[in-house]
Amino acid sequence: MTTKRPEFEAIFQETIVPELIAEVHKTGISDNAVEWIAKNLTHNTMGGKYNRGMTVPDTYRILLGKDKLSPEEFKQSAILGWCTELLQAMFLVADDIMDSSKTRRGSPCWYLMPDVGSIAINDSFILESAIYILLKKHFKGTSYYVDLFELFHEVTWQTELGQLVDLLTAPEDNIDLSRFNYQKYYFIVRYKTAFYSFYLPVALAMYQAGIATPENLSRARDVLIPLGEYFQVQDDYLDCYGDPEHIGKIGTDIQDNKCGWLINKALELVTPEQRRVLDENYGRKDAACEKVIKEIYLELGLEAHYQAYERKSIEMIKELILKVDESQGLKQDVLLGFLNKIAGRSK
Ligand code: GPP
Ligand code: MG
Ligand code: MG
Ligand code: MG
Repeated sequence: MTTKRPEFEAIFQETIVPELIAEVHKTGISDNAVEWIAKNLTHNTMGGKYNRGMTVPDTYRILLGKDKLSPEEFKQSAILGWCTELLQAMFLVADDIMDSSKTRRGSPCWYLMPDVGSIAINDSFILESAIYILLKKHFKGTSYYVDLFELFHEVTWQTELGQLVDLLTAPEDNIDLSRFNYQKYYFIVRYKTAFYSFYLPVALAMYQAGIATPENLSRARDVLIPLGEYFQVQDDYLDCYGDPEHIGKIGTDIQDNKCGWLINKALELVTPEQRRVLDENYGRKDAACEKVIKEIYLELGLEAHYQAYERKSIEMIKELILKVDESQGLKQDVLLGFLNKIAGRSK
């Protein structure tokens, strides 16, 4: 049985928030600061798809070979799941500032909420620190406490490197599409998305289940990184073609001059005349220029190219999964389950 949203959210409401707030209270901080932190936690951590978070208990259950986790087992792995959602919340609050985004999960981005502004930067730091408070509280006695720490630090570092290259490749005032290529693109997506979104939740459950040998971790990573690349290609596609009402955010990649999948595919297909139009309109903070880019994407039939890419990726990832050695405790179903959560997604 896979994790259901209400049981996962209950751990946040009944355990995570009260524990963190109790920790905050210990400092004697003012009541308005306590309220602020409670709002920061709930507004920015709840309301997403929880693909990353719920994958921790889902993976843990499969690795233990059970139909259902005991309440205590579920709680422990759901706490690790919420730590991945806190990391995601920390990244999104900061990413929305850097990308000048307007909406997230159907609400204004946190930095655009009344009275928030640049306090959002500190709020994102607080979301990150909350992870380590929870790890200490619930895992300090375990044999894998340090491994959890190191894992969170490693994937945070990788994500920051990916975000750096994402930003350096998209300067506001120096648009040069000849700098984009797939090699750069796949570095960006592997680092800014795949490690923390795909490797992290599975690796956490592997530590918890006691099967996180270097060999098993590397077997898992060899599938999860391509899966994460496919996920970010979907994100880039939805940035342009997703319905903002449905995906909860308004795309910014064209105006932000991002080295995304669609522009890389377009550059591969354009005539010299279409290329001139891309050069003149990509990366401009102007809705009319953005519309011109979308017209070129339409002429090039990018949607059909994306659908072909998607079919090929799913096939390729399934093949990788079928080759995974299960004799040392890792299970193909863990990876298949994660693939099924995202294959063909529209949000
Ligand atoms: C997704 O990029 C990547 C992140 C959210 C990682 C951010 C990393 C930091 C160190 C802040 P995106 O900008 O395409 O995501 P979205 O489309 O959700 O804005
Ligand atoms: Mg971004
Ligand atoms: Mg963004
Ligand atoms: Mg995006």
